[in-house]
Amino acid sequence: MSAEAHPIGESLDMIDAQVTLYRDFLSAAESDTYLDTLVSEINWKQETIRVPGGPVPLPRLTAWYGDAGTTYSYSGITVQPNAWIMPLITLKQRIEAVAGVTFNSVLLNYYRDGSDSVGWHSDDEPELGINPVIASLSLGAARAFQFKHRGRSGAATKHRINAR
Ligand SMILES: O=C(O)CCC(=O)C(=O)O
Repeated sequence: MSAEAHPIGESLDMIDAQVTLYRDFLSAAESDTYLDTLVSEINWKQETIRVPGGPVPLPRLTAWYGDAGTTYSYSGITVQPNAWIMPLITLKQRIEAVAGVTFNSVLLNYYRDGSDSVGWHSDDEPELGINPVIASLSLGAARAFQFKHRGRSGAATKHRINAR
C-alpha cells in the first residue's frame, strides 16, 4: 500500500480511551507472508512469571524489539531489546504513517494455537509514559480483541478482528 492510500479507520465507542480499528490494514496475502516471516525470524522466548505456587510459563511466546536502551518490565519480567529487523521496520513505518506517531519498540506475542492467550492488562507501565499510544497488529487467524474499563463495572466490549 502506498503512503497515500491509507486504510479506513473505524472509531470504537469507548469511555476514557480513543481506539481506532483498521480492519484491512494488511491484505490477506501480506498478513500470511508477514506471519510466516515473523514466526521464523523472530527471536521468540518462553518467559515465566512467578505466582504463589512457583514459576509458570506464559501461555504464549514473546519477543521484545526496539531502539537501544528501551528496556521494558511487565508482569515481573524485564526484557532488553533485540535489534530491529527489516520486516518489523517496514510494518512499524506503515503503522506510523497511519497513526501519526512514532514508536520506539514492540512487544510481539505469538499465540501458537487456541490454547495460548494473554490476560487482562493495561499497558500502563512507567516506560510507556502518561496516556501512552499503542498500536496492536494482528496476523493470522481471526481473533477476539477485548477492552474493559478499569474503574467501571460492566461487560467487556469485544471486537472481532478478522486478520485474514
Ligand atoms: O494483540 C494481542 O493479542 C495483545 C495486544 C496487547 O497486549 C496490547 O495491545 O496491549
